[in-house]
Amino acid sequence: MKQQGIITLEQFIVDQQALYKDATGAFSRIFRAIELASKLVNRDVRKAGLADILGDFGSTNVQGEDQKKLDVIANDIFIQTLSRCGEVCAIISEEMDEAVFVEGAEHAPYIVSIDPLDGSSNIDVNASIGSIFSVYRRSDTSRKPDVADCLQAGKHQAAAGYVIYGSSTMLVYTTGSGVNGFTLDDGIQEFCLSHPDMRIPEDGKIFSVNEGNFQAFPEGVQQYVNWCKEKDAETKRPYGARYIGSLIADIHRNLIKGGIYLYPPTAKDPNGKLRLMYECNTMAFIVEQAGGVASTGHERVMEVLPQELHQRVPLFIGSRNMVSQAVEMYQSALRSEAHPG
Ligand code: AHM
Ligand code: MG
Repeated sequence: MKQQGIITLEQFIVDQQALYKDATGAFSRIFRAIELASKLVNRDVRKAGLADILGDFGSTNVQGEDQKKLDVIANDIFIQTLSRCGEVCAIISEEMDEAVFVEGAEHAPYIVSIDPLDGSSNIDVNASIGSIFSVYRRSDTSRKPDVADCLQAGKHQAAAGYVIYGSSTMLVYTTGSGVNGFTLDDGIQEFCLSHPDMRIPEDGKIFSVNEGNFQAFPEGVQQYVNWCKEKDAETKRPYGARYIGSLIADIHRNLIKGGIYLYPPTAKDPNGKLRLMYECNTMAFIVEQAGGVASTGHERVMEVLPQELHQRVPLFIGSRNMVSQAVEMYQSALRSEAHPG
């Protein structure tokens, strides 16, 4: 009888690498760094209520948002572990204005973008938060890296993943051949394969959007949200509204159950709120690899060529049919506005 047993993240990555004859082990070293960082952040998140690490740090990040202590701690942990792994020449972080170029690793082959602790407004209220990461290859390792090397479209991601610190801690990632999820076994402190080959249902019954901003949404998004709430037996509407306000938690749930997550443009913020390089692209790669769709409302998220590190884009992401319909309604309203009558 074939014994499956527990498959740890480390074993899984080694097995995957064995499938590629040119694999150098660089990837495993990056993943080991990310895994270690996640476990360290997890430890701090789990004791957040006990230790003196809640609340504001007293500084603001590049987007003018208050930084929480845990944001700062998580950022330091990821920067340190990634810098030390020897395979990463540059790191982009939500918490840092400029890219970090790793000393002594000028010729290392990878660039990593991170949101070390996303959904930080949820820290103080014990709701799910997470870490997000994307890994990019450098085209030319013969020279020192610069910002232009970092500004790659999402379609060039070599890997993307997130860690959700929820009722359990999970790491979910893709390298472009499907999506796999690993749950942290607290006893042995190992991420163990728990959700192999994750697939997002083509349809769902959940919509996730901050409806407090409804009046500021474009006409077509308002129409879609209203449509989700209409009663219709055939399409099993109204859909359920679920919004944690933590991107990873909202998308993780929709990935498993089917659903759509929207962060649309508004008149005040025409590019929405979420950042391309370490929120939208990462989640887009994962959701696409699971069979879903991620759009800015105009194009595939992963086609957007970033102009700056902290660029924002609107996000329509989730189950294929739901996103297609939301984008279609958004586009159709834009066409009507452009050509009234
Ligand atoms: P953050 O990176 O500052 O935590 O902001 C990102 C978060 C996402 O996790 C979440 O989906 C979104 O902001 C919620 O925004 P809002 O409170 O405007 O609905
Ligand atoms: Mg964030």
